[in-house]
Amino acid sequence: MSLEELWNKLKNATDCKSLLKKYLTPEVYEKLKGKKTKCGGTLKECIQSGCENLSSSVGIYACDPEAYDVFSDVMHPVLKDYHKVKELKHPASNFGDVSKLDFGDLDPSGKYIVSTRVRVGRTHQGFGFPPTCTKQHRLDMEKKTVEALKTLQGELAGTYYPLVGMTKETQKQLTDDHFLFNDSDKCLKSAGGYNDWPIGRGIFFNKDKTFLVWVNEEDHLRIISMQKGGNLAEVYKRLVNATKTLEKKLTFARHDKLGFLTFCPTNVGTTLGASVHVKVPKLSAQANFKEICEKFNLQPRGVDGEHTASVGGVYDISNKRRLGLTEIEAVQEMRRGIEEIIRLEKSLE
Ligand code: ADP
Ligand code: CIR
Repeated sequence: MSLEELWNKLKNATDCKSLLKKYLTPEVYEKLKGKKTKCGGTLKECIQSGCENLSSSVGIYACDPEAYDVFSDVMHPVLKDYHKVKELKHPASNFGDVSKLDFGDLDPSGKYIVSTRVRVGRTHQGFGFPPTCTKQHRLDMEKKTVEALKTLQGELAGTYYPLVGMTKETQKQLTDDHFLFNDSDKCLKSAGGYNDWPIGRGIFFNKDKTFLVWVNEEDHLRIISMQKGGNLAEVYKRLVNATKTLEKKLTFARHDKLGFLTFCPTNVGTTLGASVHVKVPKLSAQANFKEICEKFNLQPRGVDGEHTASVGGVYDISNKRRLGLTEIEAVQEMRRGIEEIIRLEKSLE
């Protein structure tokens, strides 16, 4: 579809509640339709997913890092609305003093939290996002990332497994165990996230699969720390150690006002997503479960990630806001919310 056809589809949609629909007004569309980034990205690449998938909640991706400025008339109101901020300014990166965390295991009983995961996304400076990336860019980024990963020591030392050459059985097992990504998200597909699949993609992990890095999935890098149970402090410390170490070896794209830049506007800022897989059969059966999560700035997802279903009352619950607060504040927001969620579940037993 051409940009004009995509726009007409969005404009004429009567049952579309996305942030794209809300903020891409006819005036904004007219202003932005002829603009181009230095990588050659246009409004079409940014809005394709939201126009093809009218049920999207956000509906817009950045074709490359510069899109946050070139298409600011639509990007900025989307960022403000999603992250619930009045002004677009992001504090300096601050992971807090990890030797003095005031939390540890969020569920010492082991009854509720199945596993805990914290991740950040990172973008190599000077490269575009998936719609403006070539095969060669993906291969160049893969090489850069893997060279840095190979130097990691101690608990973070591990091995890189490219998707090219990985058997279907291994891919399925790693995906079922919540370690690996796949190419099944239709929003990401429409956005160009799977162009040239599986070239340049892969996963790095340590011996215990508690530290993992996704290469060229939605973002150039997703740095992940995870383990069974509810010990958020251990998971967070590992994530901070890994991220700070990689930041010394690689240069990542950061914006003065917006913080770290990512393909999807929902991750811009800290890019930090902290989640638990938590058993809340009673609370999740309540009609207002989503609203309760929303009240604590949390987002429930199914057990296999975004756009998937819950199994047996187990939900993936994570912090929703990533912009306008520091990394440690984002983790604390999730910690406080999860403690409340568990308290509410107990009160229903
Ligand atoms: P992201 O949080 O990075 O945006 P998704 O929500 O798509 O990504 O989830 C990616 C994968 O991580 C999925 O397999 C999902 O089940 C897994 N995952 C997310 N949170 C947890 C958790 N707390 N424990 C175990 N696996 C998790
Ligand atoms: C959408 O617009 O629904 C998808 N592109 C996913 C948006 C990102 N996820 C989210 O809301 N946390």
